[in-house]
Amino acid sequence: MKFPEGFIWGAAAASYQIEGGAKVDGKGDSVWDMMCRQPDRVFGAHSGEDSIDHYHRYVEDILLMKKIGLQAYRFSISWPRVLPEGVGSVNEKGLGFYDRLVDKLLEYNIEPYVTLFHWDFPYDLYCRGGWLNPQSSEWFAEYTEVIVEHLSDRVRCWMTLNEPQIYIGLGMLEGVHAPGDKLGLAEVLQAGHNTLLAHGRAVQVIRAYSKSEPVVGYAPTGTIVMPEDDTDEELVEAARKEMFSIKTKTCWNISWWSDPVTLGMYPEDGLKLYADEMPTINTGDFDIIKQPLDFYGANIYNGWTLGRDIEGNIKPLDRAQGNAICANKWPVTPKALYWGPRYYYERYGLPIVVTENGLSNQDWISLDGCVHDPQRIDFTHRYLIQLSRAGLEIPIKGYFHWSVFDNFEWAEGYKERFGMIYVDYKSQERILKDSAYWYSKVISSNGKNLSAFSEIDNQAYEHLFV
Ligand code: GCO
Repeated sequence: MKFPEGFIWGAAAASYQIEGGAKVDGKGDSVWDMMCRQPDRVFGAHSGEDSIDHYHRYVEDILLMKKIGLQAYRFSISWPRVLPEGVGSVNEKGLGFYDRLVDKLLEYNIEPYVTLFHWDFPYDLYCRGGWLNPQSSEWFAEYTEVIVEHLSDRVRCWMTLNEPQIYIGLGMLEGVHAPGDKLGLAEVLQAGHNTLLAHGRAVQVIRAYSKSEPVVGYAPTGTIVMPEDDTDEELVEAARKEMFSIKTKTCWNISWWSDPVTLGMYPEDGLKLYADEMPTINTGDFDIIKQPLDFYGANIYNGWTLGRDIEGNIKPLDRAQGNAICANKWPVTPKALYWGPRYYYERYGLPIVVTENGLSNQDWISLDGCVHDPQRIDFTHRYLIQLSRAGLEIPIKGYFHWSVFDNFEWAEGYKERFGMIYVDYKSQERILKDSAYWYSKVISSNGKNLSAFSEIDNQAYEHLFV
């Protein structure tokens, strides 16, 4: 299988999901610290307070990354670890952690890909209105400046926000994620507008203050829509339209969150649907929100398929009974990694980096002391076949597997295991799963070792993966 020269093979994680050390060295609380202290919010009353203690074990962890051969590591910075009140005084000890982390990564030749915000919003700023506060984008710019001033002599690659759909939608509308609010859609879209402004201001700050030539992206999520038949042009067009459409009064869509950032406007159908809930948009807002970007970071896990019924009408395809699903019940749909990047590129015109892709699996330690995860290997293999196919048509710069380690899966606590490295949360022992050894060979051969498998003809089973 072919991947371009210089393709980046990485894996990803996020601060609150792995760091632990929630109360050490002057860190301030985040909304997730707050959420985890409340009853009945997180599965099993689990919490990220200690998590996998990456804060103290990062050296060991980087050695494991090196063992796998990761070329890049996508991690996020905990805003309240660095600025305990969100703005104002800087916590040098917190900043020092990221200094050491970056230095160690570079020592082992692993490129840091830094996400500025992966959901651990400072609690103090939440008490001042959070993303609803009109000043919130300036708070984020202040925080970004601290980070960029400090790390950009060594960090080149940045992502501003991770999945605004989730922390705004699930966090403020549906109340499932922190801060756990259930606000009206108008307020939520206002918070959304402010977070888009935060993205824009952060890009401006990165470009203004970076000490090295920066590479800047954005990392939203989205459900991919795939045509059943690749050669049916009408279906290909219908799936594209469907993927970017806005049909429900929720935050679950792609274009509301990505059009402003890349095209400088909200999409027409959203403007119509949300007419009664529109945020206040000030003159010049879109000039702030739309900034030049170097890549579109796509978090892609799955999608659904558009097909045709007997009469030839276009309609969503039913999933086969007993289709392939992950432990968390997400469907396994490898073609999402072909159509997703392709449709994103066609609409937004930016090179694609797959910033997340992976699966939740029921891994445990076998009697032989190893962690066998054939599903993760097969899942990733299938998805990479499709990514390589996309790479023949559009610029794909890299792939980050979610995740390096098993970790705290937000409201699902530790019941989901997404890592290529198993973690025993009691002893904090780490064990490389079979998939980690497998991924290591994928990386060292730049995907070439996958070709033999991709020639296997298993068309007969394709219906189980839509
Ligand atoms: C997300 C986040 C990650 C998750 C991962 C698995 O997509 O929800 O970016 O933090 O852990 O996606 O759900």
